Amino acid sequence: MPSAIRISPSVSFVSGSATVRGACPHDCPDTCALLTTVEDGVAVKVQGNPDHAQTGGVLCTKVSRYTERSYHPERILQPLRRVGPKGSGQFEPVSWDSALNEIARRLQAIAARNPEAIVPYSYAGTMGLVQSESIAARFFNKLGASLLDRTICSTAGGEALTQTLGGKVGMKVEFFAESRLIIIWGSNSVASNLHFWRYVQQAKRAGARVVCIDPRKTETADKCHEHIALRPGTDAALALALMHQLIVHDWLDHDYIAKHTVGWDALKARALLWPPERAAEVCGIPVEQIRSLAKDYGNTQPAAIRLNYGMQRVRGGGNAARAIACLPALVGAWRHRAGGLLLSSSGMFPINRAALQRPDLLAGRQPRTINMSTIGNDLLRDSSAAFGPRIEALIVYNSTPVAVAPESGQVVRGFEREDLFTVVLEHFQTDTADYADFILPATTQLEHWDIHGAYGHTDVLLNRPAIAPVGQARPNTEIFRSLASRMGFTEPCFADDDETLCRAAFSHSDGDKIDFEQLLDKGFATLPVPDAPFAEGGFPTPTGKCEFFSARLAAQGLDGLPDHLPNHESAGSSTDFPLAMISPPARNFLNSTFVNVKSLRDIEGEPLLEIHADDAAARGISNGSIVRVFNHRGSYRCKAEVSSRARPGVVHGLGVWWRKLGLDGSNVNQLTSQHLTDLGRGPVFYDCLVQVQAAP
Ligand SMILES: Nc1nc2c(c(=O)[nH]1)N[C@H]1C(S)=C(S)[C@@H](COP(=O)(O)OP(=O)(O)OC[C@H]3O[C@@H](n4cnc5c(=O)[nH]c(N)nc54)[C@H](O)[C@@H]3O)O[C@H]1N2
Ligand SMILES: Nc1nc2c(c(=O)[nH]1)N[C@H]1C(S)=C(S)[C@@H](COP(=O)(O)OP(=O)(O)OC[C@H]3O[C@@H](n4cnc5c(=O)[nH]c(N)nc54)[C@H](O)[C@@H]3O)O[C@H]1N2
Ligand code: SF4
Ligand SMILES: [Mo]
Repeated sequence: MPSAIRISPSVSFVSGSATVRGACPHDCPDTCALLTTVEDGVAVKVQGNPDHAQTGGVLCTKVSRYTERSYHPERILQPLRRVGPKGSGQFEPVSWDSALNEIARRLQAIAARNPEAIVPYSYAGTMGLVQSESIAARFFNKLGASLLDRTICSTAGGEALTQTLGGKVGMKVEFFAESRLIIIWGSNSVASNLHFWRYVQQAKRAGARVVCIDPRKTETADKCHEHIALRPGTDAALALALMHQLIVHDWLDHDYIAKHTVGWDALKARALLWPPERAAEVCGIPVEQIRSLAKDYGNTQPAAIRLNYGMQRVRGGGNAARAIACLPALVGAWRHRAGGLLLSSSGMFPINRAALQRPDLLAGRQPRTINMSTIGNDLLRDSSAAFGPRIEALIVYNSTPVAVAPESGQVVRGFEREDLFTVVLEHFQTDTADYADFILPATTQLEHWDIHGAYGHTDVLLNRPAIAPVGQARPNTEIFRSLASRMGFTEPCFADDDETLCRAAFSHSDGDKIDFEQLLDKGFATLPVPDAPFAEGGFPTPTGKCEFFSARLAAQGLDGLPDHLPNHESAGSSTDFPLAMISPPARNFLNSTFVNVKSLRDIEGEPLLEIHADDAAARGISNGSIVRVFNHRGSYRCKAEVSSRARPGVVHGLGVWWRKLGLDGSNVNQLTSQHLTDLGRGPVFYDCLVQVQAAP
């Protein structure tokens, strides 16, 4: 039931062309409001909606090329069935009917033995609440398939916020414009949070000081007053040393601490173990940087921290995020609307997930949970009492694990299994789709309905389809609806259409939490969130306070206080692999999305390894030469860029390139490990030791 364009207040026609309001679907904190110009049924232009304050009429370079992606000549436009060996990328076109019938038959046969042998694999290829986990979740719940622990990005930091502040809550992003001191911590905002950066520029113009804490000298660091280039995975040591200085100099808000925190005496004792000299040694930075940052933080109001997920992709990432999240309460920064911290605002959205996902369809069953970050190992595991059944089928949508999951050597071995039945819903023949038994063509954001929360602001956005589906593409929802009917699932909820699902997302038994008519009319609506949510405490924790000490963590046998936990692979722990490798986002890609869009790939060039001149010279590596980057998990080759963006001892492999577009058909994840974080069971992409040598 592909949706036709409807004529309504949100679609305006100007001399034969229409402008349709939408939302950017990508996994980006900014969730921009889009205006798509359609002429004769063809989307000709995608722009930022100037009426939406958070978007301000501006899109990033990537999404302003969205039509190039939607009409890409390599877009998959019909269902495909594998004809060659797995991974060879050889497919033949088939009809929707024969693809769906065959998939339903295969899934039914597996489910008859044990439905938990079927595993969904999805992430935030689209952040839309409808095209991600609505009909799909209902389908897997009804089937009794394994559950998926969606840990690939943010669970360490998310769990840390929950344990400290009570949820993914924090400052309203627009008030950063009024801050006097902004600490950008583990975030390359210019590249990956562009609309936040606009507020920083306003604050800077008004005289604010801006400090960036990041191992890499990023485009963002270039524009800050100071850059603290710490070693990866040492943020908790830095945060504890800042606390040490706040304590010994008495730059504390005693009243706020007494009224609105728990565990102060214990945290104080912990922080006093971290004099700046000790942290400077661990972090590999001058002690003076720690002292002066503490002085500024303890004496400037309002002071705001923009934390991002870059700092939590290491073993101690959860503890580090917890330590940092304690800082604003110590100085009473939360008293001001322009003070406090923002990592993610997603917990502020009153989403009715149960209505969308219908966990009641499990009917009392409690399937096992597979962690998406260890899919490499799990695909290779045999049945056992502890693990449950061997994975026999994988249904992948909104994600591409062969490129993005850690330790891709293992992931590929898993996907190569001849006895694994793999279905991939996609726009393109990605590295993952190459291993599919069936590829099903999915619609893009221009072609379907959706509704969006955000994690970098507090507005809800509606996305209307601007054009009819391209080729035979169908929305994810429609694909799962048709599979449900072929599997004999007769519950009426499988017939809900996409607009109904959009309405259900914020509708609760006690009323609608967002004005849907306003969404239809304007395309966005702002949540009623207080300007300074914790000025008088009231944290959504069990105690209602900022929990320096977490009784919930202690009850799990974990440390109730934040601490510095060294990396799984910490600097200096291996002579064979002496360099720490991080692999942060590339500016013109969105994880692995857009790598196949030529105009964007041309800007990024090719896979690069940034390396400091000393590390390059010690290895006889010159700028622009090809290097081999390797460790005991694997090896890949790319071009070296001898760069002042790298500190000694740390190398950067930017972006999640498509494996097949790299030199040897692999990417950085050939080297990353399947170790997990301290909290949240997340991956440790930036906790990875390697060696680099000039390639023959
Ligand atoms: N252009 C673009 N935008 C994106 C993405 C993209 O791929 N491209 N990805 C999106 C996604 S999925 C997410 S989750 C969000 C947020 O994604 P994040 O991963 O937070 O992205 P960045 O803001 O680029 O910040 C990562 C920064 O953390 C730094 N870093 C690495 N290790 C450490 C460390 O141990 N400590 C500290 N302090 N810093 C460290 C990196 O050098 C990098 O500059 O961004 C989204 N936005
Ligand atoms: N080394 C290293 N690895 C990383 C990271 C890193 O920093 N370094 N970052 C990690 C992070 S933060 C994240 S979030 C993950 C992201 O990993 P993924 O969730 O896999 O994200 P993408 O690579 O953007 O791939 C999303 C896919 O979804 C598809 N898609 C988009 N919309 C739709 C739709 O409506 N329907 C269907 N069926 N498909 C759709 C796109 O075509 C795309 O191929 O990667 C992680 N991997
Ligand atoms: S990727 Fe981010 S910055 Fe770019 S249009 Fe989407 S929400 Fe806006
Ligand atoms: Mo992410």
